[in-house]
Amino acid sequence: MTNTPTLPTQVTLIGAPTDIGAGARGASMGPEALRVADLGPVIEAQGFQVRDRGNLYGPANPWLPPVDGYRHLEEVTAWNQAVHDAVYEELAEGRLPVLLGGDHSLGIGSVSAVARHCRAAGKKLRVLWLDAHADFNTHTLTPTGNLHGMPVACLCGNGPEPLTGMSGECPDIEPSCVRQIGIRSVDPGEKRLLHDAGLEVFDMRYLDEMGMRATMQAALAGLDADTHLHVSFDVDFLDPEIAPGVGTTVMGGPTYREAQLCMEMIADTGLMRSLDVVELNPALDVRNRTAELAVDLIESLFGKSTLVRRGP
Ligand SMILES: [Mn+2]
Repeated sequence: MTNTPTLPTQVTLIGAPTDIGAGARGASMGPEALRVADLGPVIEAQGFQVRDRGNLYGPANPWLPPVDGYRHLEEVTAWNQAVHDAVYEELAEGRLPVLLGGDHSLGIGSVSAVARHCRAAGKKLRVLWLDAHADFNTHTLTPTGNLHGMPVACLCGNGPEPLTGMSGECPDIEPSCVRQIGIRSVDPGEKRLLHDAGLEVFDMRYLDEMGMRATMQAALAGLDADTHLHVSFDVDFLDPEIAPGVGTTVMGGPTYREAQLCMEMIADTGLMRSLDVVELNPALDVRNRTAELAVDLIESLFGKSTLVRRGP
């Protein structure tokens, strides 16, 4: 049996109840829906100590049109600063932060905190971005100005000043540390930018042709015990047939079994050190089933398996 690294035993839930960067209202109710679906106890049952630090506080959503290509830049910045500080604090204490979004613009605060932590700790970083969208828009390309379509671009240094370099260095991360999985909706200009930045994208075409197993093997290749693996799980990654409770559904996402395999293969690495769960929108959900599905998948991320697994 190989010596698989193990996760920290302490997990912290951080709620960020806002839809400040989204194009539909309701992701602000995400943290509570995940708690109602028993997220804390489910992770605890996998052998972790879970602390729920409650919800962060930030500005209300004024629901205004874009200014210079951005909607709510000031409010998005305030929320991300709160997320950044909370995630960094938990990492510094050796705990595994789970950010409960909230929309995906919060990935800026979360991943920048992870990047800052990795720099301080001398660790390598790998970011898995599970999403239907590439989130690589800029203010000139965006059709909407919604900042939840821009976090990866911001983290790679392409964005408004307050949202780039939150980690203390700009760019916060190199595009080469990102692996995007499940992508199936990219705006025309965004496509070019994504290509030029050299991001590694495993889109649905790749998944169709290669299958989830080969996809995850490729996305997880090159990790070692010194790598901090961050998982940014946008619930719209999943096929809307099984996950209707998101603001921006795109047909043709991973099935339940594919998603389970994805999560289990991440768990097998033993390297996940931080997690975002974002874009869950209870206002669009059906009897909380998308929240329950997300919790089911997170259970696998924290190591639930059907059988006692032998090493790889
Ligand atoms: Mn996203």
